[in-house]
Amino acid sequence: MPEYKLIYFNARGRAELTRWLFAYGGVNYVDERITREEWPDKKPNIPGGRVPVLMIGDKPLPQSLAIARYVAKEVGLVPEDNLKAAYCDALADTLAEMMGKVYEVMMSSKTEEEKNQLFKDEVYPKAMVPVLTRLQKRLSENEWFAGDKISWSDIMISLVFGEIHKKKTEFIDPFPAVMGIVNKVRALPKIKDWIAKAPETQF
Ligand SMILES: N[C@@H](CCC(=O)N[C@@H](CS)C(=O)NCC(=O)O)C(=O)O
Repeated sequence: MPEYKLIYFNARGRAELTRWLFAYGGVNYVDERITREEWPDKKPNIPGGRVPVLMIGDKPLPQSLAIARYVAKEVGLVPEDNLKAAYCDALADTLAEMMGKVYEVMMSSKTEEEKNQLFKDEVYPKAMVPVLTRLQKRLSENEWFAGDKISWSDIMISLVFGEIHKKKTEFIDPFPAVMGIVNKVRALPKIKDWIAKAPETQF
């Protein structure tokens, strides 16, 4: 395999999915975490000026989902069947859109109380419940998201909904099949190891 360097901030954010995929595949990589202070000097040298970027040897690959999909392919987590692979892509876009709405509220200047109210009244019922309801149905009928084999979708489901579950248990508990995937992926030895040793960060 080529030499990999994943460049991001000291945060889970848009890079953690790729870190989980590397962990799943037991792939060695440099996990470069730029500090806020270093960023203004580093930014002009980052293609596109945004992170994450994955350096593959000396070639940069931008965009978090393209990076994750590439690493998923490398570690055997993209289904060979084109339609199944497309459903995995659709899930990645859906969860990224959903998280966009979560981050919009999280990063706003509203008070904690106002944010909680917005999550409860707007984000949860409008952006999360429709996704969770469809996933609950699909995951009660299949062992994994794409059928009988684990794929990068399962890793993403576990990462995203596991994080939400830690903060808002009551949001995810009504969807036991989703929680089933959250727990099944987090119990995989290599993922479990990564979670245990990953740096503690706020996001
Ligand atoms: N669509 C891009 C968005 C990348 C992005 O917005 N990155 C943020 C961090 S999460 C960033 O680089 N912010 C610093 C800046 O724009 O100067 C992706 O998914 O990778």
